[in-house]
Amino acid sequence: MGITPFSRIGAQNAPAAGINPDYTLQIGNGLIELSPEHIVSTTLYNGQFPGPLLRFKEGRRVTVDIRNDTDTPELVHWHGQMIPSEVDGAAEEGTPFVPAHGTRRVSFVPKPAGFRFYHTHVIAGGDLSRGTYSGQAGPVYIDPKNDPGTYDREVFLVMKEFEPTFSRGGDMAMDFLAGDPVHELERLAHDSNERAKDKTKGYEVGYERFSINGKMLGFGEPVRVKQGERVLFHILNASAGEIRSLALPGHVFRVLSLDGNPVPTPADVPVLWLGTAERISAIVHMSHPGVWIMGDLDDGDRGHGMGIVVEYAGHRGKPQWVKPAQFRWNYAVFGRTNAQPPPSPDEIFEMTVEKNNAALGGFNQWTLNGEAFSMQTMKPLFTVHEGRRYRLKFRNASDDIHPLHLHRHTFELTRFAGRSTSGVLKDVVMLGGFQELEFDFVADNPGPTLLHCHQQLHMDFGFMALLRYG
Ligand SMILES: [Cu+2]
Repeated sequence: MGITPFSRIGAQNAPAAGINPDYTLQIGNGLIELSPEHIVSTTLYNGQFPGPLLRFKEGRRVTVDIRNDTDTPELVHWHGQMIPSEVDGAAEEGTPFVPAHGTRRVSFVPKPAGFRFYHTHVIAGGDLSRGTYSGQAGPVYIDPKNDPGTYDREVFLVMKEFEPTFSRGGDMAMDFLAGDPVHELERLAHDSNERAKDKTKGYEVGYERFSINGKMLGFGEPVRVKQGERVLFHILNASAGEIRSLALPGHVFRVLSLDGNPVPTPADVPVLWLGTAERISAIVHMSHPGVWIMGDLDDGDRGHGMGIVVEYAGHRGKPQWVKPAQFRWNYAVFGRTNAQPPPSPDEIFEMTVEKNNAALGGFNQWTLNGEAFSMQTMKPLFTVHEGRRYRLKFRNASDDIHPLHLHRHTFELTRFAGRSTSGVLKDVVMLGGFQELEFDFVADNPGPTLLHCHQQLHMDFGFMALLRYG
């Protein structure tokens, strides 16, 4: 489109230490042509959406120059990587901002291998042009030392909504997650709602346009396949707050990795569900020739663009959609099957999530154990010690799903949908409405560490916690 000058995407891997960066990311305003009728103006990386795919090699240091051509300070967060706080990309952890109209060079050793991503980590608050409401997201693939399995080729899909607006209240698909509501948590929420019953509902964010790889359904290049091929999809939900689903009629997904980490039990599922910032790597065996819509189960969102056409060689015609049968998403399906319990933790922290309806000038306020995170005091919620194993027990006294994200560490899911599990390693996990879950992590990466809900609207209004190493 020639509106925004492209910066150099230097992919040269020459170790010209200290002089040339391996990559340059330019942050600036630009246009995304979702379709000829819907061209969105927002903040982008290198003038494109998604931002360029950055391919790193596990263990090989990379240098990235970040140039901020906007009028406000920015942060680039390297989601899912075990790197120092100074480069992780969260102000709360002490990462310096990339100044407005300034540059910052970051250098780190990428790890672990697998599908990661990068995105802005600034607070948007009530400004829907900022933070993850913008187009600042792009995939990272850290090439592993060993091959993930047999496949013919890889396809990266980035799911993303545009044109956000506020409304009072909103809907969220709830019935897809395994597990049952906990009555005590429902009672807690009921009491809180009673206290706020004179208020109207707090603001929620909705979207006008939906896209995969920056194109509305039918306007991008189809995924062109041949019968018999095995296609490895790397799917990222880069939304600011939506839960996404994906199905391909007549096909199943063999899930190999969750959040880039290989699962103990690869399994076939008819539908993928991804909370905000979750990633799934899955192989589809192309065994059902035709022209299909690979799309979100929500008819409205798919109708407004959330899908991509999959076209078999030699087949033409209107892409077909078939609604899949009801299917409940349960991470434990991919866990260890031998029921071997995970090691017991050195300490357990219990955290209850509550919502204060419309408490902050019309916005809902979120609290953990009764406290909303304060950007002023930056008070840590708890202290961990290097080498110890911790169990976080979350209790959700709200009807919203919260995609919980731990920075700079990988956690192991130990309880989900009322059952023990082990072996599923992640950095984001969906906590269902009125449900509980537990995960363990080993404190193996000293430095201030952020734990938060990955819904921009929730993290900006209290749902954040800082862990400090003692
Ligand atoms: Cu949340």
